[in-house]
Amino acid sequence: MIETVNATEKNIALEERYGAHNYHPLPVVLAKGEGVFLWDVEGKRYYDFLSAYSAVNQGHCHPAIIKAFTEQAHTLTLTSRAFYNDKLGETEKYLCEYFGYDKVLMMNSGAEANETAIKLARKWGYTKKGIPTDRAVIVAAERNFHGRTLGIISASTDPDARNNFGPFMPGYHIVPYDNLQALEDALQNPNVCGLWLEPIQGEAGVYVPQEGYLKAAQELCKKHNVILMMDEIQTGIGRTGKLLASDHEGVHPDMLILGKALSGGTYPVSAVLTNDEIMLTIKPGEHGSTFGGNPMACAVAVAALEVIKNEKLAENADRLGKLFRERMQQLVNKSSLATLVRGKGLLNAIIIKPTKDGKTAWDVCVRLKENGLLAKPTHGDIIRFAPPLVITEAQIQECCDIIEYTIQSFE
Ligand code: IF1
Repeated sequence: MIETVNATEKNIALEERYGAHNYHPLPVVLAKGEGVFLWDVEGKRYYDFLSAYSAVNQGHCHPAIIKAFTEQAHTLTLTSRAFYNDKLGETEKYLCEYFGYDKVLMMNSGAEANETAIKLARKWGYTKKGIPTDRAVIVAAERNFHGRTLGIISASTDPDARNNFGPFMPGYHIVPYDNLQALEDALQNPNVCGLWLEPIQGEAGVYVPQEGYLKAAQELCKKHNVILMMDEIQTGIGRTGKLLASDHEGVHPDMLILGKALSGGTYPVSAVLTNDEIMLTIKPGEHGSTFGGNPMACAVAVAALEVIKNEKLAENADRLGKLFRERMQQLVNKSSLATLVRGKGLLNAIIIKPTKDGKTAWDVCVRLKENGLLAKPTHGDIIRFAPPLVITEAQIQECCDIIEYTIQSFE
Protein backbone atom coordinates (compact mmCIF):
# COMPACT_ATOMS: atom_id res chain seq x y z
CA MET A 1 0.00 0.00 0.00
CA ILE A 2 1.59 3.35 -1.04
CA GLU A 3 1.99 5.52 2.00
CA THR A 4 0.09 8.79 1.23
CA VAL A 5 1.69 11.72 3.00
CA ASN A 6 -0.24 14.95 3.55
CA ALA A 7 1.02 18.35 2.37
CA THR A 8 2.53 19.11 5.78
CA GLU A 9 4.69 15.99 5.77
CA LYS A 10 5.62 16.50 2.09
CA ASN A 11 6.87 20.07 2.69
CA ILE A 12 8.75 19.13 5.84
CA ALA A 13 10.41 16.22 4.01
CA LEU A 14 11.52 18.54 1.19
CA GLU A 15 13.17 20.96 3.63
CA GLU A 16 14.77 18.04 5.47
CA ARG A 17 16.26 16.68 2.25
CA TYR A 18 17.23 19.85 0.38
CA GLY A 19 17.58 22.58 3.01
CA ALA A 20 20.23 23.44 5.59
CA HIS A 21 19.30 22.24 9.05
CA ASN A 22 19.99 25.59 10.73
CA TYR A 23 16.56 25.75 12.33
CA HIS A 24 14.27 23.39 14.25
CA PRO A 25 10.85 24.73 13.27
CA LEU A 26 7.58 23.81 14.93
CA PRO A 27 5.95 21.07 12.74
CA VAL A 28 3.54 23.37 10.87
CA VAL A 29 3.70 24.40 7.19
CA LEU A 30 2.21 27.83 6.57
CA ALA A 31 0.66 28.88 3.30
CA LYS A 32 -1.29 32.09 3.91
CA GLY A 33 -1.21 35.08 6.24
CA GLU A 34 -3.66 37.90 6.87
CA GLY A 35 -3.60 40.27 9.86
CA VAL A 36 -3.13 38.23 13.06
CA PHE A 37 -3.93 34.96 11.29
CA LEU A 38 -1.88 32.30 9.53
CA TRP A 39 -3.22 29.25 7.68
CA ASP A 40 -1.30 26.03 7.16
CA VAL A 41 -1.29 23.86 4.02
CA GLU A 42 -4.12 21.79 5.47
CA GLY A 43 -6.27 24.94 5.72
CA LYS A 44 -6.10 25.16 9.54
CA ARG A 45 -6.11 28.71 10.96
CA TYR A 46 -3.79 29.92 13.73
CA TYR A 47 -3.22 33.05 15.75
CA ASP A 48 0.35 34.18 15.04
CA PHE A 49 2.04 34.92 18.40
CA LEU A 50 5.54 35.25 17.00
CA SER A 51 4.99 37.82 14.20
CA ALA A 52 8.15 36.52 12.48
CA TYR A 53 10.15 37.68 15.53
CA SER A 54 8.42 41.10 15.48
CA ALA A 55 8.84 41.76 11.76
CA VAL A 56 5.07 41.61 11.14
CA ASN A 57 3.92 44.23 13.68
CA GLN A 58 1.43 45.63 11.14
CA GLY A 59 -0.16 42.21 10.56
CA HIS A 60 0.42 39.77 7.69
CA CYS A 61 0.02 41.18 4.17
CA HIS A 62 -1.26 44.57 5.35
CA PRO A 63 -3.19 45.96 2.34
CA ALA A 64 -1.62 49.43 2.46
CA ILE A 65 1.91 47.99 2.51
CA ILE A 66 1.13 45.41 -0.16
CA LYS A 67 -0.34 48.20 -2.32
CA ALA A 68 2.87 50.22 -2.02
CA PHE A 69 4.92 47.07 -2.67
CA THR A 70 3.07 46.05 -5.85
CA GLU A 71 2.94 49.59 -7.29
CA GLN A 72 6.70 50.00 -6.82
CA ALA A 73 7.34 46.48 -8.10
CA HIS A 74 5.71 47.45 -11.38
CA THR A 75 7.74 50.68 -11.59
CA LEU A 76 11.37 50.39 -10.43
CA THR A 77 12.85 47.87 -8.00
CA LEU A 78 16.62 48.50 -7.96
CA THR A 79 19.08 51.04 -9.38
CA SER A 80 22.03 50.47 -7.00
CA ARG A 81 23.53 53.60 -5.40
CA ALA A 82 25.72 54.16 -8.46
CA PHE A 83 22.89 56.46 -9.52
CA TYR A 84 20.24 58.48 -7.72
CA ASN A 85 16.57 57.43 -7.75
CA ASP A 86 13.32 59.23 -7.01
CA LYS A 87 12.51 57.28 -3.83
CA LEU A 88 15.61 57.35 -1.61
CA GLY A 89 15.88 61.06 -0.81
CA GLU A 90 12.23 61.46 0.17
CA THR A 91 12.37 58.27 2.22
CA GLU A 92 15.54 59.39 4.03
CA LYS A 93 13.77 62.66 4.86
CA TYR A 94 10.69 60.77 6.05
CA LEU A 95 12.73 58.45 8.29
CA CYS A 96 14.85 61.25 9.76
CA GLU A 97 11.77 63.33 10.61
CA TYR A 98 9.82 60.31 11.89
CA PHE A 99 12.55 59.32 14.39
CA GLY A 100 14.28 62.71 14.92
CA TYR A 101 17.75 62.29 13.42
CA ASP A 102 19.99 64.21 10.99
CA LYS A 103 20.75 61.32 8.64
CA VAL A 104 19.99 57.69 7.85
CA LEU A 105 21.95 54.89 6.16
CA MET A 106 19.63 52.20 4.77
CA MET A 107 20.66 48.54 4.64
CA ASN A 108 18.79 45.26 4.26
CA SER A 109 19.02 42.84 7.20
CA GLY A 110 19.21 43.72 10.85
CA ALA A 111 22.66 42.21 11.05
CA GLU A 112 23.84 44.51 8.25
CA ALA A 113 22.45 47.51 10.14
CA ASN A 114 24.34 46.44 13.27
CA GLU A 115 27.53 45.88 11.27
CA THR A 116 27.06 49.39 9.84
CA ALA A 117 26.59 50.75 13.35
CA ILE A 118 29.83 49.12 14.51
CA LYS A 119 31.72 50.61 11.53
CA LEU A 120 30.24 54.08 12.13
CA ALA A 121 31.07 53.99 15.85
CA ARG A 122 34.64 52.88 15.16
CA LYS A 123 35.14 55.43 12.33
CA TRP A 124 33.87 58.19 14.66
CA GLY A 125 36.09 56.89 17.46
CA TYR A 126 39.23 57.21 15.32
CA THR A 127 38.45 60.40 13.38
CA LYS A 128 36.57 62.41 16.04
CA LYS A 129 37.36 60.99 19.51
CA GLY A 130 41.02 60.43 18.66
CA ILE A 131 41.20 56.76 19.62
CA PRO A 132 44.51 55.24 18.47
CA THR A 133 44.21 53.20 15.23
CA ASP A 134 42.78 49.69 15.69
CA ARG A 135 42.31 50.27 19.47
CA ALA A 136 38.57 51.16 19.41
CA VAL A 137 36.40 49.23 21.86
CA ILE A 138 32.63 48.72 21.78
CA VAL A 139 30.94 47.79 25.06
CA ALA A 140 28.18 45.18 24.66
CA ALA A 141 25.94 43.30 27.10
CA GLU A 142 26.00 39.68 28.17
CA ARG A 143 23.18 37.68 26.54
CA ASN A 144 22.99 40.14 23.67
CA PHE A 145 21.50 39.23 20.32
CA HIS A 146 22.32 41.49 17.38
CA GLY A 147 22.49 39.07 14.44
CA ARG A 148 24.48 36.19 13.02
CA THR A 149 27.48 37.70 11.18
CA LEU A 150 31.01 37.11 12.47
CA GLY A 151 31.46 40.75 13.49
CA ILE A 152 28.33 40.47 15.63
CA ILE A 153 28.77 36.99 17.15
CA SER A 154 32.25 38.09 18.18
CA ALA A 155 30.37 40.02 20.90
CA SER A 156 27.97 37.17 21.71
CA THR A 157 28.06 35.24 25.00
CA ASP A 158 25.84 32.44 23.62
CA PRO A 159 27.86 29.26 22.93
CA ASP A 160 25.33 28.16 20.27
CA ALA A 161 25.94 31.41 18.38
CA ARG A 162 29.75 31.14 18.66
CA ASN A 163 30.92 27.54 18.85
CA ASN A 164 33.26 26.57 16.01
CA PHE A 165 32.83 29.87 14.19
CA GLY A 166 36.12 31.42 15.40
CA PRO A 167 38.46 33.20 15.21
CA PHE A 168 36.47 36.23 16.33
CA MET A 169 36.75 39.97 15.82
CA PRO A 170 38.54 41.82 18.66
CA GLY A 171 37.45 45.18 20.07
CA TYR A 172 34.57 44.27 22.40
CA HIS A 173 34.21 44.59 26.16
CA ILE A 174 31.27 42.56 27.47
CA VAL A 175 29.48 43.72 30.64
CA PRO A 176 26.52 42.32 32.59
CA TYR A 177 23.20 43.73 31.31
CA ASP A 178 21.21 46.04 33.57
CA ASN A 179 24.27 46.72 35.79
CA LEU A 180 25.19 50.41 35.99
CA GLN A 181 28.38 49.98 38.01
CA ALA A 182 29.71 47.62 35.32
CA LEU A 183 28.88 50.28 32.72
CA GLU A 184 30.54 53.06 34.72
CA ASP A 185 33.71 50.95 35.05
CA ALA A 186 33.78 49.91 31.37
CA LEU A 187 33.25 53.41 29.98
CA GLN A 188 36.29 54.78 31.90
CA ASN A 189 38.43 53.30 29.10
CA PRO A 190 39.17 56.26 26.76
CA ASN A 191 39.26 53.85 23.81
CA VAL A 192 35.57 53.05 24.10
CA CYS A 193 33.69 54.48 21.08
CA GLY A 194 30.25 52.91 21.59
CA LEU A 195 27.86 51.29 24.06
CA TRP A 196 25.72 48.77 22.13
CA LEU A 197 22.47 47.75 23.81
CA GLU A 198 19.02 46.29 23.24
CA PRO A 199 16.54 48.33 25.36
CA ILE A 200 14.88 45.00 26.18
CA GLN A 201 16.83 41.80 25.48
CA GLY A 202 14.50 39.85 23.19
CA GLU A 203 16.28 36.61 22.39
CA ALA A 204 17.65 36.34 25.92
CA GLY A 205 14.05 35.91 27.02
CA VAL A 206 12.44 39.38 27.04
CA TYR A 207 14.66 40.79 29.79
CA VAL A 208 13.25 44.21 30.76
CA PRO A 209 15.98 46.20 32.57
CA GLN A 210 15.31 48.14 35.79
CA GLU A 211 13.47 51.46 35.37
CA GLY A 212 16.09 54.14 34.69
CA TYR A 213 18.79 51.84 33.30
CA LEU A 214 18.59 53.26 29.78
CA LYS A 215 18.51 56.85 31.04
CA ALA A 216 21.52 56.24 33.27
CA ALA A 217 23.33 54.50 30.40
CA GLN A 218 22.74 57.56 28.24
CA GLU A 219 24.10 59.85 30.97
CA LEU A 220 27.22 57.68 31.27
CA CYS A 221 27.72 57.82 27.50
CA LYS A 222 27.48 61.62 27.56
CA LYS A 223 29.93 61.78 30.50
CA HIS A 224 32.51 59.61 28.73
CA ASN A 225 31.94 60.82 25.14
CA VAL A 226 30.67 57.41 23.98
CA ILE A 227 27.99 56.74 21.33
CA LEU A 228 24.83 55.08 22.68
CA MET A 229 24.02 52.57 19.92
CA MET A 230 20.48 51.26 20.49
CA ASP A 231 19.42 48.08 18.70
CA GLU A 232 15.62 48.50 18.35
CA ILE A 233 15.35 45.95 15.56
CA GLN A 234 13.01 43.75 17.62
CA THR A 235 11.73 46.26 20.22
CA GLY A 236 11.10 49.20 17.89
CA ILE A 237 8.25 50.27 15.61
CA GLY A 238 5.51 50.08 18.24
CA ARG A 239 6.22 46.60 19.63
CA THR A 240 6.67 47.57 23.32
CA GLY A 241 3.82 50.09 23.49
CA LYS A 242 5.79 53.15 22.37
CA LEU A 243 7.27 53.92 18.96
CA LEU A 244 10.63 52.82 20.40
CA ALA A 245 11.36 50.96 23.64
CA SER A 246 13.81 53.79 24.39
CA ASP A 247 10.81 56.16 24.52
CA HIS A 248 9.60 54.56 27.79
CA GLU A 249 12.52 56.36 29.50
CA GLY A 250 12.63 59.39 27.22
CA VAL A 251 15.99 58.26 25.88
CA HIS A 252 16.96 59.49 22.39
CA PRO A 253 19.89 57.19 21.42
CA ASP A 254 22.86 58.77 19.61
CA MET A 255 22.48 55.97 17.07
CA LEU A 256 19.21 54.11 16.34
CA ILE A 257 19.31 50.70 14.66
CA LEU A 258 16.10 49.45 13.00
CA GLY A 259 14.96 46.48 10.91
CA LYS A 260 12.21 43.81 10.83
CA ALA A 261 8.88 45.73 11.05
CA LEU A 262 10.44 48.65 9.16
CA SER A 263 8.91 46.87 6.14
CA GLY A 264 5.97 45.19 7.89
CA GLY A 265 7.52 41.85 7.02
CA THR A 266 7.22 42.33 3.26
CA TYR A 267 10.89 42.96 2.37
CA PRO A 268 14.31 43.10 4.09
CA VAL A 269 14.74 46.72 5.15
CA SER A 270 17.03 48.00 7.90
CA ALA A 271 18.49 51.37 8.80
CA VAL A 272 20.92 53.22 11.03
CA LEU A 273 19.95 56.77 12.05
CA THR A 274 22.33 59.19 13.75
CA ASN A 275 23.63 62.77 13.73
CA ASP A 276 25.73 64.49 11.07
CA GLU A 277 28.95 64.33 13.09
CA ILE A 278 28.83 60.54 13.31
CA MET A 279 27.22 59.74 9.93
CA LEU A 280 29.54 61.96 7.87
CA THR A 281 32.65 60.17 9.14
CA ILE A 282 31.97 57.59 6.40
CA LYS A 283 32.98 59.03 3.04
CA PRO A 284 31.96 57.94 -0.49
CA GLY A 285 33.20 54.45 -1.29
CA GLU A 286 33.80 53.47 2.36
CA HIS A 287 30.59 51.52 2.95
CA GLY A 288 27.58 50.32 0.94
CA SER A 289 25.38 47.49 -0.29
CA THR A 290 23.86 46.52 -3.64
CA PHE A 291 20.28 46.59 -2.31
CA GLY A 292 20.71 49.16 0.49
CA GLY A 293 18.02 51.85 0.19
CA ASN A 294 16.52 50.48 -3.01
CA PRO A 295 13.18 51.84 -4.31
CA MET A 296 11.26 48.77 -3.14
CA ALA A 297 12.68 49.13 0.38
CA CYS A 298 11.80 52.82 0.36
CA ALA A 299 8.22 52.29 -0.78
CA VAL A 300 7.43 49.63 1.82
CA ALA A 301 9.24 51.41 4.66
CA VAL A 302 7.17 54.57 4.29
CA ALA A 303 3.94 52.56 3.97
CA ALA A 304 4.84 50.40 6.99
CA LEU A 305 5.55 53.41 9.22
CA GLU A 306 2.39 55.19 8.03
CA VAL A 307 0.39 52.16 9.20
CA ILE A 308 2.03 52.27 12.66
CA LYS A 309 1.13 55.95 13.00
CA ASN A 310 -2.34 55.99 11.38
CA GLU A 311 -3.60 52.85 13.13
CA LYS A 312 -2.06 53.90 16.49
CA LEU A 313 -0.47 50.47 16.81
CA ALA A 314 1.97 51.45 19.59
CA GLU A 315 -0.98 52.63 21.70
CA ASN A 316 -2.83 49.39 20.95
CA ALA A 317 0.24 47.38 21.96
CA ASP A 318 0.47 49.30 25.24
CA ARG A 319 -3.18 48.78 26.17
CA LEU A 320 -3.51 45.14 25.12
CA GLY A 321 -0.05 44.25 26.47
CA LYS A 322 -1.17 45.30 29.95
CA LEU A 323 -4.33 43.24 29.58
CA PHE A 324 -2.31 40.23 28.37
CA ARG A 325 0.13 40.39 31.31
CA GLU A 326 -2.76 40.73 33.81
CA ARG A 327 -4.39 37.61 32.41
CA MET A 328 -1.07 35.72 32.33
CA GLN A 329 -0.22 36.78 35.90
CA GLN A 330 -3.54 35.27 37.05
CA LEU A 331 -2.51 32.07 35.27
CA VAL A 332 0.99 32.10 36.81
CA ASN A 333 -0.51 32.63 40.29
CA LYS A 334 -2.37 29.28 40.07
CA SER A 335 0.00 27.30 37.79
CA SER A 336 2.80 24.93 38.76
CA LEU A 337 4.13 25.06 35.17
CA ALA A 338 4.02 28.76 34.22
CA THR A 339 6.26 30.43 36.79
CA LEU A 340 6.71 34.03 35.59
CA VAL A 341 5.43 36.49 32.98
CA ARG A 342 7.37 39.58 31.89
CA GLY A 343 7.44 42.05 29.05
CA LYS A 344 6.35 45.42 27.77
CA GLY A 345 3.63 46.22 25.25
CA LEU A 346 3.07 43.17 23.07
CA LEU A 347 6.56 41.75 23.61
CA ASN A 348 6.03 39.28 26.43
CA ALA A 349 7.37 35.95 27.64
CA ILE A 350 6.34 33.23 30.07
CA ILE A 351 8.84 31.00 31.84
CA ILE A 352 7.78 27.33 31.81
CA LYS A 353 9.10 24.92 34.47
CA PRO A 354 9.46 21.37 33.07
CA THR A 355 6.72 19.06 34.35
CA LYS A 356 7.41 15.95 36.48
CA ASP A 357 7.13 13.81 33.32
CA GLY A 358 9.65 16.05 31.52
CA LYS A 359 7.31 18.14 29.40
CA THR A 360 9.00 21.43 28.38
CA ALA A 361 8.18 24.76 26.74
CA TRP A 362 8.53 23.00 23.39
CA ASP A 363 5.71 20.55 24.27
CA VAL A 364 3.55 23.48 25.38
CA CYS A 365 4.17 25.18 22.01
CA VAL A 366 3.27 22.01 20.11
CA ARG A 367 -0.02 21.79 22.03
CA LEU A 368 -0.63 25.54 21.55
CA LYS A 369 -0.28 24.85 17.83
CA GLU A 370 -2.85 22.04 18.06
CA ASN A 371 -5.11 24.56 19.85
CA GLY A 372 -4.68 27.16 17.09
CA LEU A 373 -1.95 29.48 18.41
CA LEU A 374 1.63 29.65 17.12
CA ALA A 375 4.47 30.58 19.49
CA LYS A 376 8.07 29.41 19.77
CA PRO A 377 10.22 28.65 22.83
CA THR A 378 13.60 30.30 23.28
CA HIS A 379 16.44 29.02 25.49
CA GLY A 380 14.47 25.94 26.44
CA ASP A 381 12.11 27.24 29.11
CA ILE A 382 10.88 30.59 27.80
CA ILE A 383 7.92 31.10 25.46
CA ARG A 384 7.81 34.47 23.75
CA PHE A 385 4.32 35.84 22.98
CA ALA A 386 4.39 38.60 20.37
CA PRO A 387 1.26 38.88 18.18
CA PRO A 388 0.91 41.48 15.43
CA LEU A 389 0.04 44.87 16.97
CA VAL A 390 -3.24 44.96 14.99
CA ILE A 391 -4.74 42.35 17.35
CA THR A 392 -8.08 43.35 18.93
CA GLU A 393 -9.14 43.09 22.57
CA ALA A 394 -11.56 40.27 21.79
CA GLN A 395 -8.81 38.36 19.98
CA ILE A 396 -6.28 38.83 22.80
CA GLN A 397 -8.89 37.56 25.30
CA GLU A 398 -9.53 34.52 23.12
CA CYS A 399 -5.78 33.88 22.88
CA CYS A 400 -5.37 34.18 26.65
CA ASP A 401 -8.09 31.53 26.96
CA ILE A 402 -6.16 29.26 24.56
CA ILE A 403 -2.87 29.80 26.44
CA GLU A 404 -4.60 29.22 29.79
CA TYR A 405 -6.34 25.95 28.96
CA THR A 406 -3.30 24.68 27.06
CA ILE A 407 -0.96 25.23 30.01
CA GLN A 408 -3.56 23.89 32.43
CA SER A 409 -3.82 20.73 30.32
CA PHE A 410 -0.25 19.90 31.46
CA GLU A 411 -0.95 20.52 35.17
C1 IF1 B 1 17.59 34.05 13.84
C2 IF1 B 1 16.71 35.48 17.63
C3 IF1 B 1 14.89 37.09 17.80
C4 IF1 B 1 17.30 40.85 16.65
C5 IF1 B 1 17.92 42.00 17.20
C6 IF1 B 1 19.33 42.19 15.31
C7 IF1 B 1 18.77 41.07 14.73
C8 IF1 B 1 17.72 40.37 15.39
C9 IF1 B 1 17.49 42.55 18.55
C10 IF1 B 1 19.28 40.61 13.37
C11 IF1 B 1 17.12 39.18 14.76
C12 IF1 B 1 15.88 37.20 14.71
C13 IF1 B 1 16.93 36.44 13.93
C14 IF1 B 1 16.43 35.04 13.83
C15 IF1 B 1 15.53 34.79 15.03
C16 IF1 B 1 15.24 36.15 15.60
C17 IF1 B 1 15.62 36.28 17.01
F1 IF1 B 1 16.08 34.48 18.21
F2 IF1 B 1 17.58 35.09 16.74
F3 IF1 B 1 17.30 36.27 18.52
F4 IF1 B 1 13.99 37.82 17.30
F5 IF1 B 1 15.06 37.19 19.07
N1 IF1 B 1 18.92 42.64 16.51
N2 IF1 B 1 16.39 38.37 15.42
O1 IF1 B 1 16.30 40.21 17.34
O2 IF1 B 1 18.35 40.89 12.38
O3 IF1 B 1 19.75 39.97 10.54
O4 IF1 B 1 17.86 38.63 11.43
O5 IF1 B 1 17.39 40.72 10.13
O6 IF1 B 1 18.71 34.44 13.47
O7 IF1 B 1 17.34 32.90 14.24
P1 IF1 B 1 18.35 39.99 11.05
